[in-house]
Amino acid sequence: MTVTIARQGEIAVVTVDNPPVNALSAALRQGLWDAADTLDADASVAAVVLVCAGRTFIAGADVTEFGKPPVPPHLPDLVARIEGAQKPWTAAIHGSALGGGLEVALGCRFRVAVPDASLGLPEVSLGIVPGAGGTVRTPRVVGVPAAVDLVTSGRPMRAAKAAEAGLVDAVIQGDLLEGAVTFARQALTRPLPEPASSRPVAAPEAEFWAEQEKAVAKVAKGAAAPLRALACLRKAAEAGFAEAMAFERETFLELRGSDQAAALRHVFFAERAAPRPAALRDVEPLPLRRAAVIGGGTMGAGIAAALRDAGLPVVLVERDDEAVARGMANLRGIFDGAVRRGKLTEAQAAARLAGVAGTTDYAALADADLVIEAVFEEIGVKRAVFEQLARACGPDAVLATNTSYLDPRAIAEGLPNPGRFIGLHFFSPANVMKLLEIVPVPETSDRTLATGFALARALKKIPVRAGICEGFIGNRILKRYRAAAEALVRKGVPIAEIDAAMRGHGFAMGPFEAQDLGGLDIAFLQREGARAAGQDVAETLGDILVRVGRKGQKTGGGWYDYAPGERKPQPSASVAELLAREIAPGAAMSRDQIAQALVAEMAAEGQAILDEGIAQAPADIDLVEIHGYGFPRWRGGPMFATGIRG
Ligand code: T1G
Ligand code: NAD
Repeated sequence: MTVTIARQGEIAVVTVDNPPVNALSAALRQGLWDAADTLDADASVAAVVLVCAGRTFIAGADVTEFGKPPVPPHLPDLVARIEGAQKPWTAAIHGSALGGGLEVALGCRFRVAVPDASLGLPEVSLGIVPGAGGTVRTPRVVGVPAAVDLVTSGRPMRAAKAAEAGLVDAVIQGDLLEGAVTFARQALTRPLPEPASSRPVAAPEAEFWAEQEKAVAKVAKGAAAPLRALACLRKAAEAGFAEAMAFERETFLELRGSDQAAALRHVFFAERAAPRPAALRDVEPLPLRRAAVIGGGTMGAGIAAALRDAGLPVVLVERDDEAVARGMANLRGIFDGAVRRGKLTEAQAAARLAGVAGTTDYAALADADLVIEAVFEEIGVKRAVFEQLARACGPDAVLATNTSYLDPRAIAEGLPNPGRFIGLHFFSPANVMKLLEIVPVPETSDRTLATGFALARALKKIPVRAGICEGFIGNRILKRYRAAAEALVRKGVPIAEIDAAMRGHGFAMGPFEAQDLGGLDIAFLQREGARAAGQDVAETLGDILVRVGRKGQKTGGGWYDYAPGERKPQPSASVAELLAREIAPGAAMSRDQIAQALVAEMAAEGQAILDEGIAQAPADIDLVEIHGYGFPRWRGGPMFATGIRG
């Protein structure tokens, strides 16, 4: 049974049980409708509490039904039915009340929630707007500014903040159902508030909307839904309830069939499938209780911070005492930054740092379950580290390398018990970036592989399995992308025009400004290494710049010039002069053509990666690009965007 009714005196308790997340399937909508009818007809019922079984309140519409013809009762009608019920309903919220789930709760006369519940309207992240009154009732309950934030960002709110905003009427400490029944009973002794649809809404001035439009567009970077959601909110503030509902519905139906919504649904399901590969379903990962990181530089400190954020105690090994101090300072810098941004309290930051033991002594690794190596990108240094790890660690501890370009097989060579070895490729900053490439060597055991995926879940990262090749999935595509962008420069397309085209396409940055930020020297040194090893690596335009010291922002210039202390790229006359001989005059390409051409190159490399078995599915490549390289999520990734699916 999806919906059941129980009684606590004059209070009826409606329980929804539709695992895994109580999504609003047709059966659930019908069940709630029938419950409303039954309870309206029952004179002995004075009020109703709506509560959910399992891990969460109603998490929203059933996303798997989106492609199918809608089946009645439709959600907006159900919400109106609950709102129009003769007895007041109280939504009792735990877990997440998202999308249609929050809309059902807004149809209830009251909402109560446990402290760690979260409430939100994430529809814009699926390329749509709320479709059951979310944009119309929310501003009537919390006011327009708070509604703008909820609806256009898609970010959920915690119960305490929701209570401040007026979205939640009471935060329940202790047992939710008991608290909700008590609340509903007490509410009967006071005059009932108006239902959300009948409440007035204060309409802001035109200026407010103009400002919001600017702010929302800036963050959306080409995604359509946030601006359309803002238009719905404006309608809700300026027109009557019925007209605003009709406008929301029309917008919802139009967006639901859009390319952007299809792309975002693709990403939604890809992200949920990624952490649980079918091949590992029956494999038990190693329990992770204690972790260690070797190297406390950019990556090592970031990885250690990510492990601490997940609650694991960490040992950080560096080569000497000074380096230990630097590594610990790097970590302190990360946690201090989190305090400045309001993500951690001082006390939390101190506790995170206190959970890291910096040392030069490998003996401290004896009881680590997982060790991640992030030392210099030099095969000799890495092999020496793994020799020490083999001696210091337990025989089952998972030993991982964060190498970007070295062959993990060469790093693992000679390692006793190599089934425990694996590549775990993090992205910088490692405590922020969501992507984790998981790179098994032929000897890697299923258990070690499963532990890599379990680690990703613990760190709330998106894991993607990659095979061994230079650059794995992400950096290999990046190389092709950069080469293709350079090829356009050689044809005479201006550098700034290429960057503007990619930004216009929805990327956070273009390929050249991104190199200036990260530094041109890393890729240069790698090419030089390959040349020294006798490989035939053609001279790139980037090489020409690095050879005269233009390594990017850190040297005051790379592909662009930078005024001292500024980050704004200025087209550079010196670069034009340096590259003059390499550049053919004036190919004319529109920004659209530039972006299409470069995305097609990424997809072509992605196809090669699939053909070679380096990636398992096109969706994995899409996840790599979206979560590691700033590919616009609403385009679904390079494979989806170019029609390579499945
Ligand atoms: N529909 C169908 N299946 C869903 C689902 C949904 N809305 N949400 C999750 N699942 C599946 C998911 O694929 C996975 O399946 C399992 O549930 C557990 O999910 C009209 C139009 C609630 C915070 O966007 O944010 O309402 O892999 O691993 O970490 O205005 O799920 O087990 O087979 O993510 O505990 C708006 C999306 C819809 C909510 C729980 N709602 N879900 O997190 O579990 S649009 C959302 C979540 C809408 C109305 C509009 C999370 C969660 P499987 P999980 P979790
Ligand atoms: P880094 O130079 O910032 O840090 C390397 C650290 O390793 C230094 O603190 C150094 O003291 C320490 N170290 C060197 N030899 C050691 C030893 N024998 N024992 C213990 N510590 C030792 O470098 P990084 O950018 O953090 O890169 C580390 C690894 O991560 C490299 O393999 C790199 O390819 C990879 N990686 C880097 C990035 C990135 O964006 N920087 C991204 C992904 C992966």
